[in-house]
Amino acid sequence: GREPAWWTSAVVYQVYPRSFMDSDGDGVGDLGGVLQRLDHLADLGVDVLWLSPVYPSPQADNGYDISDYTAVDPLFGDLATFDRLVADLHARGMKLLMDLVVNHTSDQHPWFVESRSSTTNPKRDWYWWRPPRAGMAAGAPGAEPTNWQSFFSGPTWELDAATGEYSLHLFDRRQPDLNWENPQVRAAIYEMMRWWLDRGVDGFRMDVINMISKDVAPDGSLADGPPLPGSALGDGSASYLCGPRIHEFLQEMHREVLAGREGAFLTVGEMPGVTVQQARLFTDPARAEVDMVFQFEHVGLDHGTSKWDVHPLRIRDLKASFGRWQAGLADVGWNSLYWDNHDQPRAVSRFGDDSPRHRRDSATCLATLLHLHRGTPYVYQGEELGMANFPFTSLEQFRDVESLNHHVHAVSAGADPAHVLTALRAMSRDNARTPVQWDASPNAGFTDGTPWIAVNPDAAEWNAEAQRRDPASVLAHYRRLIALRHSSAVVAVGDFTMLLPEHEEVYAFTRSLEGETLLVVCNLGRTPYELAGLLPEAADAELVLGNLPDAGPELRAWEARVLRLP
Ligand code: TEU
Repeated sequence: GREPAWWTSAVVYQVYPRSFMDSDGDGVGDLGGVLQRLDHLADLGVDVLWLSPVYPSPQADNGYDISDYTAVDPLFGDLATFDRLVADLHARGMKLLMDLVVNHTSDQHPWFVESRSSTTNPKRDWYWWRPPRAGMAAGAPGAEPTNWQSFFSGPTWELDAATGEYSLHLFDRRQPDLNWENPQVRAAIYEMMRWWLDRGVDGFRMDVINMISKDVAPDGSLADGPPLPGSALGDGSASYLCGPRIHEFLQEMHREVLAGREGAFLTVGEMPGVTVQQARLFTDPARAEVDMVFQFEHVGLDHGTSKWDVHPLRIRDLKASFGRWQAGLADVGWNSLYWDNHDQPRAVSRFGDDSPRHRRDSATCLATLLHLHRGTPYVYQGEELGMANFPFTSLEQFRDVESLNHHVHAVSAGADPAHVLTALRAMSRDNARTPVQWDASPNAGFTDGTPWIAVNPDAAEWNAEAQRRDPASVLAHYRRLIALRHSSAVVAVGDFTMLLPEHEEVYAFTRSLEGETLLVVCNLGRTPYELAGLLPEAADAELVLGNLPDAGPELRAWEARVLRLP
């Protein structure tokens, strides 16, 4: 077959700029700070930098609410600095992935300001405007056009009193959804994407891109969803996840924007709720839609009725989920591999064990497990340092609109504020958004000013400077994992086979390619296991990479080994 695409052996590093490095002392990270820290990325050995949004934005959702698609917000710098970043990355042989947020804009984007101004404005149909539900007065409870619940709590419809109509927002009310049914909207987005590619960016991470096609009837109506437990609202996801025209839109986007640039770029679709079967269609190269997708099954395994109803992860469920995705995309398509990003709590706290005794070992164990799977691994800023969740003690410490909206809605619905705070402490996105911990100086070397969100108090011990020259550090282990992927075709494209599917704590699998077989065995708990008893073939295998010193007959707590079978 064809030569595997370059990104099948690449590792992507995600920078959430506001928390990465502040170069002008305003307490918010910026592009100048990213430039200052590129040596860290080069030292790690990553190939691609995925940059979360730096476009002009009112920051209602930390930049995922864009008010100008072809500029840089002064908070982060300017286009000249952006161009320097592109040039510097390219000079280092690295690529830049831009975050593309086109399911919705900010409510302060000129497009929306015009669209809202009158029912006859030429841009009225660039968004989803609907009258109140039949027979109900605008503003009356339940008069929203559908019963859908927003990802950020409350209804997905915002009333504009001037026209008496509602606009749709799957996320915050300040993030109105664009109407992709309108070819003018699509053309404007494609033009903007070409503008960034012409500026030298190497691809896009497409925010909730599987939500751009809504299941709308010919008369323009949208259907209610099934009621959500304990809520007057419903689950509208059947109407907006992977809607009827999603493949048509992505193929059109590929034709209009990416064709002719084959091989030089990377596209990854963020797709909440996407299934393996759908992902096979999205990532089949013959269909020219996207190269890979972010799926959400594994980061939903510890959710009860919602992400705030936290249950412990069962390793067997994780094996079943990852195993299904590895098998489902083995012969066509491609996986993205991640534990952490700016929306998820820190994996070492969530899936590992961030106690002093086990924090380093569990962080490197989880990293080994993930990076030895088939797919493109994503490293989220600070994950390579073993950064953990923040010890939140009060609501004032939170910044994230999702968390703050949840607290308001849950408490006003009668929830005990202490219980809500416990859930926020475990699952808030702010856990991933505290400043990267560079050294033991004030504010962990992130800023000379007052950080926009508190620095984790453990920064004095857990920081890049303390790990850079320590071969036993989390950072050193990530460096070795990334080097292994670059040097080993079996790691990049070898076949995956799950082992021990029923074991409650040990996660094991093989990767094989042209006669070479690696056995990966990870103890995701504190109980030691006799290795030969678990996997006899491991006994006389050669150790390729381990996360603990010496490799005896016992697989110790949070120990991971990569073995080459004879
Ligand atoms: O997130 C998509 C998404 O599904 C979020 O609702 C996320 O899964 C959830 O917050 C986890 O609890 C993308 C961006 O990554 C996120 O930062 C934005 O807030 C969101 O879209 C809207 O742009």
